[in-house]
Amino acid sequence: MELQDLRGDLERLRERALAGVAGAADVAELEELDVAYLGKKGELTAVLRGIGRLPPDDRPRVGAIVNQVRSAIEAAFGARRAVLASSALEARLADEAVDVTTPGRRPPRGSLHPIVETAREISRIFGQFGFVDYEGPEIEDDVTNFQLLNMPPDHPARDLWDTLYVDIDGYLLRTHTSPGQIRVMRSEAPPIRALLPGRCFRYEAIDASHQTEFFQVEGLMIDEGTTMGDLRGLLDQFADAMFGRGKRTRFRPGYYPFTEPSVAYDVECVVCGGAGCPACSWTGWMTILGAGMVHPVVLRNGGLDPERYQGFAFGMGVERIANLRHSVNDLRYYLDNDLRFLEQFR
Ligand code: 2NL
Repeated sequence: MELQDLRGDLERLRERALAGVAGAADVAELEELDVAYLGKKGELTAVLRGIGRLPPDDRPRVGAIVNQVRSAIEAAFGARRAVLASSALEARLADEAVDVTTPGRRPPRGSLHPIVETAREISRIFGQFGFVDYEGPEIEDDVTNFQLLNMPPDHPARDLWDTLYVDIDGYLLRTHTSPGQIRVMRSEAPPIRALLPGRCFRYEAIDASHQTEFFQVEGLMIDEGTTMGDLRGLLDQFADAMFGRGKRTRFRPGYYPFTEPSVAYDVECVVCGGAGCPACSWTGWMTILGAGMVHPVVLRNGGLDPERYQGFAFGMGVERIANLRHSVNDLRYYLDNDLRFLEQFR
């Protein structure tokens, strides 16, 4: 091969390579060209190999030209690579741009169940009078749920609670939170001001006003010289805070085996103000809770001397209070967990 021809070939090869590099649209195309020209089986490499067949005198000059061409092509590759890389980055930056002025999306917000919210409001009000929340177990033993509360086995007062039993002998689902109060009496020393919110269970045929589970909040106060007047004063403060100030209230005689005397506590109907309406069954009054002075037998069972200490206790159904607060007329809504109901309390 003539030196002149080889020079011309190299010249054209260089022009072709430079044009190809300049036209490469992306990095992948550029890498293909790199292999085609400069790779082990590339065109320029082939020319380089051919040098060996030239007369020895020509070899240095041709070698110098090949190297020139090679560096020119390599430089072009380098420059093009830089351009493509920076335009790829710019494209990505434009594509992933964030508009920081776009208003945020609100995450869905949960809220307290109306029963929990009502129980907490009850705790908050009594908390202002020094009552402290306690908890007891939902599975109780017969002794604590009944016997220590002045109901020996076969006592007729047990019929007031239709009880759900568990298949462990001597255990049941608590029918009220009172057994938790027995535990408080046994573990704390007077003065005691305890509040016991919690789920209770009864064997009931379910309808709008009966459920097999419901929430109760019970209060217990024990000190020297505690009277029924203290109970009435405290409950009137509670009614003021929960149902609005200045409502008339009254005690009616009641019966519980663990208090003596026992009362029902009524508040003037929050709907009609006492005139009589369907909400109060035309009586003008709404029964809010049951209460009484702790029976001396129960005080003794709680480890306290009834000659020295007296106390009162009260218990209320949280669903009933929530119904009054929110004008709900069917207990089943509280356990259905239908969001159309629950979302109204946000
Ligand atoms: C109701 C009435 C009441 C009590 C609960 C109680 C607890 C002890 C001693 C004495 Cl340890 N009494 N609790 C007293 C009176 C009434 O609940 O019908 N609640 C829904």
